[in-house]
Amino acid sequence: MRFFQNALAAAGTAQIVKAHTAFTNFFVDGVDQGDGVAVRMSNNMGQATFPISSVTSKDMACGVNGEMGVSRIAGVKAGSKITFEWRDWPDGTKPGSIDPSHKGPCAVYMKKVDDSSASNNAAGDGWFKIMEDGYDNTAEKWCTEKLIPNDGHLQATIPKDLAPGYYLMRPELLALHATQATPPDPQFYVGCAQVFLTSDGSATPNDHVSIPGYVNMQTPAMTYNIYATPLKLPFPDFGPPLYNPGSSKRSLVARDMTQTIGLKPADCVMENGNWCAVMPPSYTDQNGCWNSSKNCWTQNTACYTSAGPTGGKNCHNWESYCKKLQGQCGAGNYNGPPSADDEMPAQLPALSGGVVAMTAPMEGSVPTATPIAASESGAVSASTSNDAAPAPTLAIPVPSGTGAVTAGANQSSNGSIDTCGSNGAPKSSAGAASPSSSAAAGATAQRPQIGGKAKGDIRRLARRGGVKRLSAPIYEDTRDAIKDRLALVSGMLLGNLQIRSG
Ligand SMILES: [Cu+2]
Repeated sequence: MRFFQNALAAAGTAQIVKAHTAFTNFFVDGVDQGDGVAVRMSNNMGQATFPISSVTSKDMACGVNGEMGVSRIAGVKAGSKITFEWRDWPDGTKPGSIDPSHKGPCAVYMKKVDDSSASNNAAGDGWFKIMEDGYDNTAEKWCTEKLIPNDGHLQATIPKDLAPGYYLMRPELLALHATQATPPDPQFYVGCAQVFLTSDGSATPNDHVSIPGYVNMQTPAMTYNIYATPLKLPFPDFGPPLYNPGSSKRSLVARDMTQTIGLKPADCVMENGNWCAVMPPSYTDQNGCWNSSKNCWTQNTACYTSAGPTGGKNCHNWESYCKKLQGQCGAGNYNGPPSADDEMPAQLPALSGGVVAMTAPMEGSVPTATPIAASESGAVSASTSNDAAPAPTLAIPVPSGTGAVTAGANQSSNGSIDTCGSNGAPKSSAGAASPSSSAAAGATAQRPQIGGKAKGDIRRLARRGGVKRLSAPIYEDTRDAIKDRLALVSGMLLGNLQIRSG
């Protein structure tokens, strides 16, 4: 009994561990962007790993100081895998990502903005969800627990159909260890990555929420009891439904956007967070040497001043360089500046080891092995989770003439077509074209299936829907919509086939 009381007391106390966790850096397709680079995080050194003080606070969007943009913006592509690193110690001086007591779900949100480096664009509407991971029934582990053996690496895949442009990406952890305290204390850990997305998609997700606003203390998840045996499952999901690529309305936007803001300066020779060093001016006399030295030290001061919780490792390196330069002036060597090669930091290692990626949608009720005759939402979920896995779907050979194919085809002609949007034109085309894409294509002509849809075909479809005239860009957009629809349908088919055969 005594032990039980102690355990309860410990569980109810938020301060079991001093260090909680912070999102410190991210990898784009395995390449580390650098500590704090293009990351909005708290500049309160002592509390950078603390949870957000209130679930309705403005800080819920991008964390403390989350409304302050930083100068750098990382380039990403549609389909890129973005891996967010969480650390107990933001400067990485000690290992660890999050305390095992901090059990709960993870998610990744995105929001389209005019300029990711601008301030005051985080809090408010426009946030959609691209990744979530709750409780893993099989492993009997929460997402946060899985982060620990994976170096705190939480991975999300950028939906392929998103419109290009500037976005904020927001990894979110919710630790539920203190929800049974009085008052309940659900602990959110969030931060934001500033990115520019290159994409030939044009989608704008329909399901989006305001942050703050998407949760309050009445939201069931905020008081969910992780100590209950058995756990009450499924975990009550919160926030918008997971974005389902191909499901959103299409908007006509410029496709050939290029990043103009937040690029790494061409003359940047060393960086620390969002600070960049440029070579001090060259010189050939004593005056020039001391001026150059002064320039070096001024940059060094700026480095330390801007260094956030992730530390000033490269400020130290730059400091060594400034000492070398200054030493040359002192020694009467007025030809410079010297090379900074010896002070350059080692290249950051590529992402290695495992990551926590989406295994299944958070609604625990949808089994991973969706039966063929599952409801359409089940089928969509299955294909969504396959999208996020390391590409198993495409490797599946289509069995020829088996029951699975027939069942799959039936599924596509019932369930999947119903999931199509309100636009009748792409719907019927996708339905007609999908069987031919799944092997029984013998009789179909050689003409490319989608790109070759002639203007006449598209006009005929549109007329059926009562449209009289079409403006020029509609044709290409319709072809895109059909293509996306087909990709979704064939993804669902493959998902079902995979479940059947495995
Ligand atoms: Cu904590």
